Amino acid sequence: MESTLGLEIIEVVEKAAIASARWMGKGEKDTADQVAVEAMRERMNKIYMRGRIVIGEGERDDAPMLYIGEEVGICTQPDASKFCNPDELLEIDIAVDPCEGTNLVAYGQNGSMAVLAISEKGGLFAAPDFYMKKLAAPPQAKGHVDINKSATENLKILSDCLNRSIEELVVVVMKRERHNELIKEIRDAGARVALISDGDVSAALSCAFSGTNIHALMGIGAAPEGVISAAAMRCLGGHFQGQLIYDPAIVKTGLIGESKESNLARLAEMNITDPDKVYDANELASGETVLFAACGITPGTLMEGVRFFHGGARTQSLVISNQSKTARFVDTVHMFDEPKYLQLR
Ligand code: VTB
Repeated sequence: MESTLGLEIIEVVEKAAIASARWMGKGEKDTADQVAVEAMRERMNKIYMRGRIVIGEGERDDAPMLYIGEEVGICTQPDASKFCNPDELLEIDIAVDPCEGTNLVAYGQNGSMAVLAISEKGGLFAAPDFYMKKLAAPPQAKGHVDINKSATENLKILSDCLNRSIEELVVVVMKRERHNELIKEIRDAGARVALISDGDVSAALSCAFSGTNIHALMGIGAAPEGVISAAAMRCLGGHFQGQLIYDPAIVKTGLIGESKESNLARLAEMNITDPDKVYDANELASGETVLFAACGITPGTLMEGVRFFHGGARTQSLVISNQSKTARFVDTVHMFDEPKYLQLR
């Protein structure tokens, strides 16, 4: 799967990032998202595979494209039998977030990216469009920190595992009312908080790379983004745990169904029998093969954003695989014009 798809998925996230980046700073988050969705879908439909979106833009009724359950890839086209041999068909599940951090793009802020995770059929947790309490930390702390422990306890554990004082730890938290107590607790414990307005996939991912000066992600973000983060963290050996949050009173801001009861009923319908279960990265991305790809739209901790120049653009992407055990940074120059007009940058 990796050899067939590795290069293609880089192009999928690159196309989405370039499309979205054209809307950077224009204050139109829905358009920045929509063009990324279209570009991602168009490129995915050229891949020799039978793909199924398990995490996408939403339910079919709300999302015209890349909705949950949509089939993508050459082998899902009506005339597929002409090109695809059913015996060697690649059946894969795909989690996408074509524009992770639409507000960041719209307002020209750092940290947005086009992102996806893939695995064989059944290899990714089909998370409901709920929230998720998350804990991400570097590989050295994997299995030592625990989402059931307090932030104070986890900071002590992190400090031991990373061999640095609590004062030297930086925890990323999304700036939301629901996190006011958490932020206070982290600061009272002596650590520092890097507040972000959006984009917790990038924050989770950054925990797995030393040198980013990000040592943990704590707090509640969206569940689908949690699964995508988990896919990357599983490949990178980082710590990731997630617990679904179905009670609107805990989330405070943001849309999360009408009531706790109706959300619990929805989880039961999805055969999630223990709504309070804590999932680790291996459960959220359980497939034998897991691939993750991201391309910066605006500049981020790990990747540059899209830079346009006369006749082209330059992108930076990251492709991570649990099979080849690689995290590849890919720097690409895209040539839109005829080469004679090009000035490569
Ligand atoms: C979360 C976070 C994402 O949007 O989904 C956030 O996980 C929305 O949170 O990374 P609220 O509903 O509390 O505003 C992102 O920041 C961007 O998609």
